[in-house]
Amino acid sequence: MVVTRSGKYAARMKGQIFKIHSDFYYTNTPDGVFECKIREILKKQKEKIFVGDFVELEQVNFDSKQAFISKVLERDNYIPRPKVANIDRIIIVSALKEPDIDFEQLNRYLCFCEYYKIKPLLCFNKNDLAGEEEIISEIKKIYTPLNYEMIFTSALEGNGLDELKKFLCGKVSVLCGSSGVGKSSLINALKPGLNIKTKSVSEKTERGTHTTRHCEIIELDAGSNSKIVDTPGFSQLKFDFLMPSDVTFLFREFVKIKETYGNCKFSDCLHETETGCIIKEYPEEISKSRYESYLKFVKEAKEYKKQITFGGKKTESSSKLLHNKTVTKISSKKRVISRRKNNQNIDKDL
Ligand SMILES: Nc1nc2c(ncn2[C@@H]2O[C@H](COP(=O)(O)OP(=O)(O)OP(=O)(O)O)[C@@H](O)[C@H]2O)c(=O)[nH]1
Ligand SMILES: [Mg+2]
Ligand SMILES: [Zn+2]
Repeated sequence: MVVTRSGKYAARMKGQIFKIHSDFYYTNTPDGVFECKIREILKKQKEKIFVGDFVELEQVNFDSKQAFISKVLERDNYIPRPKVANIDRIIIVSALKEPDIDFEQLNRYLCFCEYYKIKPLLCFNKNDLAGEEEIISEIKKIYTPLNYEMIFTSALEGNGLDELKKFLCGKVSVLCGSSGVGKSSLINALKPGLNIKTKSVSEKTERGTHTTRHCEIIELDAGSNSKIVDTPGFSQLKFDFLMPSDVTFLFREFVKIKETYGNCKFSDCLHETETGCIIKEYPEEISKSRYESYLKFVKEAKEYKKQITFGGKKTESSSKLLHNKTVTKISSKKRVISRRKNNQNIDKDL
């Protein structure tokens, strides 16, 4: 029992947020699910709260299942888009057909996993559709040498679901992938009776409209302790948060070429058209679609660098360790509010 800032008695407990809806944070605790609001002080501190966060709760009314979140506990890791914390794995779902596989999008997700150091699993769904053999061999040719784990599934016919379950066991896995690839269908197939809303690709009125709109942690079955997060895809995922030269470290084959054969002639080489580029000397070690994705991501990072350099944006920079190299991360966030200003705001509010 604790006394809150307003002098009331409250029971304090810990829990994990599994869904955020409007201003409500749904939290799992040993005493069941609580519908929570966040304490004003956390709002004032601009504390970002993610699905998957472990939090401290204060229950003021002991007859209700409502509480206030008073503290966010330290995260193991997190991804900012969509906002999910404490993740073991990102499952990148693509459809072999309907919609056609989008290698650029797939590489985007993979690079995102590399950046946030979260283990990916490539899941190629809809393998019940006819004529998928050709595309499967193309996929294997590209991704097997890169040592990414992959599975082929059908939410419709149940192919590969046992294998998928093994990857999920005892872990928190986040499903991501373009709209219509079958993320929600896979969860429905893994947990019959759940009936998450799904929609056929042709029913979607607008390209990119997601049937799933929120992130939610779903417990598959208590026995295996597998949790899965359905997401509306990672919307507008762009490489607009790092420097162009850092994109290299997100591509395993580029890192391998440099480790095996040495460095490019120029230390700031972006492996585009520069002379003495070691990456360009070994084209057989990089697939065409991967290199095209690389060029695209570098272009986005360049745009961002330009904005930072000439746009007069106030930025904060920080460092992050990628493949044992320190890379500079530049965020577009404005400078955080000073502590004095923050206290003044709280005083004003009180
Ligand atoms: N043939 C076939 N169709 C599938 C399979 N999995 C899903 N579908 C169909 O694909 C369509 C889209 O599936 P959803 O599960 O809504 O896709 P989603 O990835 O959750 O889409 P968003 O929520 O919009 O991001 C539905 O009509 C499903 O019936 C599969 O393995 N095989
Ligand atoms: Mg969905
Ligand atoms: Zn180079």
